Order: sequence, then structure tokens, then C-alpha cells
Amino acid sequence: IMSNEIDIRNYIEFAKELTLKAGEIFKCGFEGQKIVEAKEHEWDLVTDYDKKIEKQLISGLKSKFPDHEIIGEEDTAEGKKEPVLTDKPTWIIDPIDGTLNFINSFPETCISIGLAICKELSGGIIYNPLSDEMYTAIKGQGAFLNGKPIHTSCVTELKKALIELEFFSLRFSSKNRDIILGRLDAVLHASRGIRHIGSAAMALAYVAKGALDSLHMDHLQPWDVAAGVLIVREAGGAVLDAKEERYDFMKPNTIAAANCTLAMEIKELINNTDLKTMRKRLTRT
Ligand code: 2AM
Ligand code: CA
Ligand code: CA
Ligand code: CA
Repeated sequence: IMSNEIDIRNYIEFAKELTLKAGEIFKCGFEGQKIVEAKEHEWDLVTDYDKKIEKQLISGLKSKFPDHEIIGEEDTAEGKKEPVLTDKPTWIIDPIDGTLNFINSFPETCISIGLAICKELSGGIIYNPLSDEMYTAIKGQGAFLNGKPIHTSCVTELKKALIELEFFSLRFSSKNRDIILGRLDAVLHASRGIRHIGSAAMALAYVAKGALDSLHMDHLQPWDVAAGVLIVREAGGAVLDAKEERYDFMKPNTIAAANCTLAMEIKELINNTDLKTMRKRLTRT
């Protein structure tokens, strides 16, 4: 299936309108009462608004584009299915990124929608309804914040960088605590400072506009990064896999940075630090 530039433009224009409407529900939930439930683990929270917003986005996209595929966080969780990517235009939806922030009324949270065509990221929308900031990108056409072009920062040195670390993977396995603490220590000392805002998509948007110089986050899901990765790249930034040669947004271990120089520096630091931690582990046992 080939989609031309005009098609993609129309897809994204429609999705932007849909996202703006979903933003109204988002704001109601942020300010009002919500039902909070745990998914498979007590720390994995979801609200009635995550579900409501995702349903509205899916039904809107389905009725306009019946032959498109959709991968949504809550839909995937409900069906207990592995998300698979085909060559068809596929919308990758995170109805609320930063659910814990949303629950706590901490305003770093957003709706994130990526569009992949022939398995390549082709469009992205990140919308924070609270600040009314909409970040968008179409492949090859730059990145925008509320319609104005954005660019990553010019920082190429780690020691001048403000870096986001999402160490949520700590919760996955306590055996990796020393890895995470090692990284925290190393990045804190090598950089100007660390942030942890609790929304992967917002963090990517901030790298794209130069508010953050870089970020590292592993073990996330496609919907956390699909839109943001394209927005960072289109803003002039670099996205690398933390371990592998090739970046795969379906299995994202993400390093995003203002430029390639900074991204490589962080990749090296993270990997050297992990090696040191593992060597220490061996000498302890
Ligand atoms: P979410 O709010 O959509 O779940 C927080 O560090 C970042 O990690 C958020 O982008 C969050 O997305 C993501 N994340 C993914 N799974 C998570 C989980 N089970 N608990 C907390 N954050 C999670
Ligand atoms: Ca979630
Ligand atoms: Ca998410
Ligand atoms: Ca979510």
C-alpha cells in the first residue's frame, strides 16, 4: 500500500482535529473525579479516562479510515494481545501518557498518536490539553509546536546537557536496581542535571523543542514513543537504541538527543556504566 504525501497530510489533519476534541474529555478528567484501577500490577494504573479517550480516538479513526490498523495501549491490554505491525497505515495510540501524573493532577501528561506506514513512522501528534500545546510532525516536513517550527538544542557536550531519565523499569525487576542507580549516579555527575517528569511522550516533545537536551528510557512500549521519535527526528534530533545497532520503535530502548554527537556520548556512558555495575555484581557473588 503506497500512501502519498497528500494522503499523509490528510490523515494527520484529521487526527489533529480528533485529538483536539479528545483533549476536552482529557481536561474534564484532569480537573474532576476519576475512577482509578490497577491493571496486572498494583503499580500499573489506569483510569476511566484512559479508556474513554482511547475509545473515542479509535472510533473516530475507524469510521474515517476503515482500512487502517490501530494499536492502542488500553485496547492491547484488554485483549491481552501482542501488538503487530503490518505494512498498512497503523495508528499507534497512547490516550494518556503519564497516567500517574494525570491521577495526581501533575500537568506533565498528554495524548500521543503516531502513524506508521509500511512499518515506517510517517506522522506524529503529541497534545497536552492543559497547556494547549500540540506538537506535530510529518516525515520529511519538519516538526512543529502549535504550527510553528521547532528545533532541538545545540548542546553537543554531556557536561552542558539537561537530561531526562525515565527509570520506570526499576519496577520491573528489583535485580536491576543497581543498574538504574549506577546510571543515575553516572549521568548526574556527567551532566548539568537530571529530570524525570513521568511522561515519555512529553519528554520526547521537550527534546524536540530544545527544553531538554537528551533523554534515556528503556523497556517502554510502542505507544510511548511512536509520535515522539518522529517529532524529535523532524526537529533535527537523533534517536538511537540504547543497546542495539538499529532503533526499533516497536521494542523501544530509547536514547534521543539534540544531535548525534550527544546521543553517542550518552549511549557510551550508559553502556560503560552498565558494564561496571555488572562487573561489581560478579565480584560480590
Ligand atoms: P503511561 O502513563 O502511558 O503508562 C513513566 O515513567 C513513563 O513510563 C510514562 O510514559 C508511562 O506511560 C510509561 N509507562 C509504561 N508502563 C508503565 C507502568 N506500568 N507504570 C508507569 N509508567 C509506565
Ligand atoms: Ca499505562
Ligand atoms: Ca505511555
Ligand atoms: Ca497511557
